[in-house]
Amino acid sequence: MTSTYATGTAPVAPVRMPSRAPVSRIFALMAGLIAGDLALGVAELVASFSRSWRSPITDVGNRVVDNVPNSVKDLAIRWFGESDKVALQIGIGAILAIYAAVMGLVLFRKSFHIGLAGIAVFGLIGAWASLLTEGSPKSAVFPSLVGAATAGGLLYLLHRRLVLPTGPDAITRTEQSSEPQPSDTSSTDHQLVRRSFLTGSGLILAGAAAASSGLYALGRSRRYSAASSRSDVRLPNAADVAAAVPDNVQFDVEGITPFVTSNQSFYRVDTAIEVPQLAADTYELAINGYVDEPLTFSFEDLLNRELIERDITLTCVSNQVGGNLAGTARWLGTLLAPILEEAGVQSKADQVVGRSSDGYTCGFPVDVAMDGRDAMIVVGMNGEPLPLEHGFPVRLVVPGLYGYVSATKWLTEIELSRFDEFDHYWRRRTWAVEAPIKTMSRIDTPKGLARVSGTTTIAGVAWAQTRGIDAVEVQIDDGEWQQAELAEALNDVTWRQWRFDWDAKGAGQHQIRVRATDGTGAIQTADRAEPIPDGASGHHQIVVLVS
Ligand SMILES: Nc1nc2c(c(=O)[nH]1)N[C@H]1C(S)=C(S)[C@@H](COP(=O)(O)O)O[C@H]1N2
Ligand SMILES: [Mo]
Repeated sequence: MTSTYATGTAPVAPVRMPSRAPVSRIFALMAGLIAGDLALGVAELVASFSRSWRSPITDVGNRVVDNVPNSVKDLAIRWFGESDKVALQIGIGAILAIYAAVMGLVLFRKSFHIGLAGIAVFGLIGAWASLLTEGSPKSAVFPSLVGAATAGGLLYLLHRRLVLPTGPDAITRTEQSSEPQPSDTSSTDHQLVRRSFLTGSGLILAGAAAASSGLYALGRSRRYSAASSRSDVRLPNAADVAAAVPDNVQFDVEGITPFVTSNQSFYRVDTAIEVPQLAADTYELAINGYVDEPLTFSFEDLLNRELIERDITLTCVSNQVGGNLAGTARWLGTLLAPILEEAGVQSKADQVVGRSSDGYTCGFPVDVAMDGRDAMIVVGMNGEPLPLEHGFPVRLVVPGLYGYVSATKWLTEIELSRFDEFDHYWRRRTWAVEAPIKTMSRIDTPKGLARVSGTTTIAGVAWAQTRGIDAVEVQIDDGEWQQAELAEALNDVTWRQWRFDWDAKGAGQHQIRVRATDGTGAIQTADRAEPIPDGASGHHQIVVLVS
């Protein structure tokens, strides 16, 4: 190799230090992570400027919820129960964190451009997820894009400082030979300057980390909440009030599920990552599709109709045998049938589709809406406006149908349609089109693997909405089925409590099974079925330890 400096004679002009000395791995990972964090904080703040924008995490979560196979969703509900959404958000957050950290590593140690492109992809995924969210305007890409641009800016700044120093701070030295240099004073200087650079950059990073949580919190606090709208609501009394729930529907047995489920302990199942926030004063319900005259109702209009109060048990098709996705509440609302009659249902309509503000849809037969059962447009639950998580301000409740085909929360539209023209949300995911509730019974106490001895009260609930419960039987090990005592039935659309006093004898494991007979005389099947496609079946059984 020939070189101008190869002769080792006179010093030549100073040249810029080729300081592509790599940034440490830890620093690069941290920088990526914090840049990702900053992107989310900025996006959260930007999203708070419009009610139709959301945090990209929410929208990405929505895409995941919409697209994951049933089996995974089922698993998520089973594993995480009501925390499935939290689990999903944590999962997405973790994947994003890893991705951002890796991009930091790529950007500082491999290729600045690839790293930056990775950050851009990060923003585009968020933007894409937002665009695909039901009802979102094109501008919903904004939070993601601004967030990613900020992250890109931060990384650019750090990269300039650390990897390609320029300007007055640039380190120079006089190169005297192409031979490897022994360490000399100039390289010590270099290390010192470099250290100060790292310290400065560390401070920038720390600042960015603090800023991102600040921005995130600020964005959150600016977010519209329907809580104030809900607390302003004064529900009128029903014209048709329900009598107080009598004592005789309820056994005084420790561990049995209370007859009425409080709003706080009522199960929640929905696809919404974030609870939709609808204000009562701007609320509108549209009745449209195959009707003679489309109608709209404000929240006030609904309150001014004849209101009824009904005790109804709501159950989820995803409930496992022995599971707790069932609850009984006193619902306040107005009957659906007269509203449909006012709109004039055309004869070609055979499906009532309930649409939610978040794009979710239910669908059930027009015949069910009109057969005289109390299919209701609901505004109140257990004496309060609907809780935000349970559909504030308005939802549907239809006795005798699982929630997924009937109980649309955050209801904004009732469309008269046809089963051969429209598939509701879960039907598209291979769940059954129609789903009458299967007869089910559950042992609430004792708990599985409990230690018992002597007289032991076995108790629980059984349900078969619209048919009612006529009998419950208990079987110990492989003995005879024995009649349990039933609490009074409140009506045919609520669950019924049962109890059985057992003299627990014979040390060791014993099995307890339960089965119910519905109001038509049909005994609950022992055939095991998974929830998908139309509800679980089989007998609930537990093992207890007698001592
Ligand atoms: N908007 C909306 N409504 C919905 C759902 C949903 O995912 N989104 N889930 C349905 C299902 S599967 C059930 S079981 C019930 C549950 O109602 P809850 O959460 O008030 O118990 O709501 C129904 N209504
Ligand atoms: Mo459900």
